[in-house]
Amino acid sequence: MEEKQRKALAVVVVVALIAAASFLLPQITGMAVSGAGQGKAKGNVCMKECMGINADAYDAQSDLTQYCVSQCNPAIENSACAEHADGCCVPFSGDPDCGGAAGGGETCFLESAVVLDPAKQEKGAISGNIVVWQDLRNGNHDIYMRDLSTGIESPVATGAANQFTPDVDGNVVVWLESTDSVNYKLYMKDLITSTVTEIASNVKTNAPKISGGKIVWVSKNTGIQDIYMYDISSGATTQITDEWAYQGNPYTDGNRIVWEDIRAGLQTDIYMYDISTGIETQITSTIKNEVKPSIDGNRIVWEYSELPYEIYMYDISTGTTTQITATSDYYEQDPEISGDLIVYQKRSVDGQIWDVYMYDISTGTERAVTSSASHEYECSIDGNKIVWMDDRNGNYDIYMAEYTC
Ligand SMILES: [Ca+2]
Ligand SMILES: [Ca+2]
Ligand SMILES: [Ca+2]
Ligand SMILES: [Ca+2]
Repeated sequence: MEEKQRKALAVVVVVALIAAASFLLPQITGMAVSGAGQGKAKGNVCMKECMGINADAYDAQSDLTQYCVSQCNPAIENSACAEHADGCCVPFSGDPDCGGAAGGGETCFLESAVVLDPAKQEKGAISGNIVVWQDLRNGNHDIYMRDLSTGIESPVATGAANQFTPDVDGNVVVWLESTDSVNYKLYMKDLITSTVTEIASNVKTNAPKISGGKIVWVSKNTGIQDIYMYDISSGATTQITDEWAYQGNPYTDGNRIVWEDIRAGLQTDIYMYDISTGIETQITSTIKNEVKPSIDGNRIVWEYSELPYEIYMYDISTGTTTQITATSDYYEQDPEISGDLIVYQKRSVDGQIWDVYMYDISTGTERAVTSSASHEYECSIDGNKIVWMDDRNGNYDIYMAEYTC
């Protein structure tokens, strides 16, 4: 039997069994069977009490309840209040008693939801206590944020135009904006003064990055595309590359800029520009593709973009390149580094489910930040806080974890 037919038959059988069960169960047990969402009404008294809502409200099919329940694994959810150090398990607020449970990651990660909304949220980025993301709740792309110190969520940039691919550094958020999907502009917003400034037009649809008061992006001003930088303190724009070849995915830590560059041939290498000296350095020179670099201090990481996809790291101070992952049966992609921590997305070669992983350079340890049966990817890190895009609720939300080990 063809695989497709086998799957179709399996679906038919399952549906038939569910239909039979819903018809028979009330007669057999006398219990009421109603809407499909009622199946999640399993929270125990402890969770209900700690969440400050009554049992009926808890069991009702509200989004909040559903999301709260999804924050805890069944073992914790059904445990008694007495088993928790503080007598309570409050999953939605990121109670340590419930830490690391929902996404199925390792216990070193205290996990919580950043935004839960029926629309799609993606492209999360974090700096300090500010998390920003791209949000479709108003029918077109907007930028929203949550301040983790106050818990308050607020819009950063909305309106009929599409705003997307945000990044944040301190109190400054950057994003691209377009009304016609042809012309793109780069904007920044100062969250303290609420001032919005147009930085550049004629921008390529490639995520801008900001760090240390420097904004980098890809411009279509000259040649095919080039890397540009804006210095917030001086208001000056500098063209970083001037090559008739593709340059893309720039990233900066405020002192240096790294990007992928095709000038050496029909494949990409990683290049670096030192902002203080103006000196450009070629970091990789292989005949294969290296892409999506990230830098923090003396360390640059990137994705080796050929089967079976690996993460590499270059140390500027020693001039040494280290292969971080070496798995023929997994793809590791899209890394970001902060201090000693590298995060990336990972999936098995034969599977299609992405998870977020973290490699600690100081210990040489790789850990699973998530390991659920749904997609978790597009991760970003600042300090010990990791954010990612998460499909566990079926509509893509932004989640985060604090690395506590
Ligand atoms: Ca919009
Ligand atoms: Ca190469
Ligand atoms: Ca691999
Ligand atoms: Ca969502």
